[in-house]
Amino acid sequence: MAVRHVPDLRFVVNRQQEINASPAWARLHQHQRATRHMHMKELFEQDPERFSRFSVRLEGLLFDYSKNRVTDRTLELLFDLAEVAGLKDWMRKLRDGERINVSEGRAVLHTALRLPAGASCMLDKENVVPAVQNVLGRLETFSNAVRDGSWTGFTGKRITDVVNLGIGGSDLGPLVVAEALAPYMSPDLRIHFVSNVDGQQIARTLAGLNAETTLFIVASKSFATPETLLNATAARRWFLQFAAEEAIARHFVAVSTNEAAVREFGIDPENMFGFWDWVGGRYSVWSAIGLPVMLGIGFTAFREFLAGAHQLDEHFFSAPFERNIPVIMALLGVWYNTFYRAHTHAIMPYDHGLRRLPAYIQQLDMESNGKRVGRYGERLDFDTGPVIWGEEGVNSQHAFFQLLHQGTRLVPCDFIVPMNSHYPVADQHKVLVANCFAQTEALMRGKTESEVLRELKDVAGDRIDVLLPQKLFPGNQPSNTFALDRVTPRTLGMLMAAYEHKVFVQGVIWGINSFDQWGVEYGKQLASQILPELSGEASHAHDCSTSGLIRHFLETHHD
Ligand code: G6Q
Repeated sequence: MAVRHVPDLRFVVNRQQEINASPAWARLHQHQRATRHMHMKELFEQDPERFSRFSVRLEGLLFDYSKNRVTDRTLELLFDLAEVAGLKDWMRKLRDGERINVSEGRAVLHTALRLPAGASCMLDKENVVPAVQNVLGRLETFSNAVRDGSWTGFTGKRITDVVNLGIGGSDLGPLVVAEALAPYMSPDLRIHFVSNVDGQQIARTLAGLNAETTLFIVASKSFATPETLLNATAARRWFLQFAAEEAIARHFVAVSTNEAAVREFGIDPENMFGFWDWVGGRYSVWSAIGLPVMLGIGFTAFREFLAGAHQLDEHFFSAPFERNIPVIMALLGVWYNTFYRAHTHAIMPYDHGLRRLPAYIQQLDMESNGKRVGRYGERLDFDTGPVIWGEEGVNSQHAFFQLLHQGTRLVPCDFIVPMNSHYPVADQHKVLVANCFAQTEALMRGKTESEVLRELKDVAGDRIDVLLPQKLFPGNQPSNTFALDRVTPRTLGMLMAAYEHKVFVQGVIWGINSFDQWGVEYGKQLASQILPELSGEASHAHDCSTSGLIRHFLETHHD
């Protein structure tokens, strides 16, 4: 029987107010006002050791945060704030499975998914690790069988194509990992992802497939998400044009926490891989939701991915704040968001395989911390989660970097770059890395008037007046750089876990429950009301814009 911790709300609300009314918070505001004109270029000139002092190395990963608008004092104040927020205690609660997702009364234990077999993590007096390992064991058997050809389709042919049908957390994680780890993918198995309810995605995917050799994974924690169920129904309809009902068992598997709904959909629970309510959708790639990745890269490599994340968990739970990568990432973000009021944060992977990582971190961060009330419903009167955006490096230099260099906004950036490529093409990797490093340098140092004047020495005087301001770069744009030795299952696991913990730490500082997502529910409710109106079967009162759009659809749509 689950023991629910009922917090004393008066106490906890006051506790949060204590954080943003604390001397630590006020000191950070004062410090920001006092140092906001400080230029990072000068900080580097004053301290040749800045890189070694402001970077952290773990095996396979270097995190350089020296190009930030911070001094030792700034960091000291930020660490004080973390203390005031009770971060150490919250980290313990996360690790120990307390029900920190208070609005849903759930523990948050994605870290337990990557614990080694034999470890222990107690939830309501029960060790969850054996159950996790049990499902992993079944996934290992299943993924090996598909990969070695012993699991065949209904005509005895091996599986050549896997289609993951899921959305949000049941799509983005495995999609991003499968792309990033493309060099580890089996050439004999193509992995496809269908998430959108827009029929073109499933139609275009199915168009190139053979039912005899295709395996569908219906991935849905709730097994109640209309987009996924519609796509799964479309896939089943397509499949049954070529095969009999009995063949479904060899071609449809489910990943879900909802066995009854899986059964009702017509998938044998024998072919279902479960997970638990203490795994949030956007934190679920480490669970059975990672099945497409397991099939693609093999179970041993997937274990490496889990081991990388676990290595980062150990670092997070044990390193002092001053050497703790996620804690530093988070506090720097708080510094810019809350105290500088920077509204966005850009993620730039200089690795083609990681090009979808910004989208993954966008969901992770914005769905977790895009909140205006605190954990206990209290109104927050400061800025919280930033808008996360980004694109793969180099390409984005030729697109939006103009604004980063010479626009009016402060945009903290993360640069992510592997030191070694899986695809050596002449010297191209060095060109990629040079571009990445150059951008961080240019954003930090800028270009001064005397430097521009030197460049314009042959230009006529009246032209100089026009050109000089346009060729100036103010610099002082902060960035972190993650240098991975190579993108491997292990380093990718480390990187993704680091972002998860960053988001958690920021949630703690801002007093947010980072693990619910009420904001996405409302649109779903309204969509289900509007749907019958688009067939003329109902009519609800709306604003005149929404009613006008519905009328326009009815006038112009032809079934
Ligand atoms: C993630 C969100 C959300 C969720 C999708 C899919 O944290 O809760 O993105 O993953 O809505 O939900 P199901 O897995 O239940 O279909």
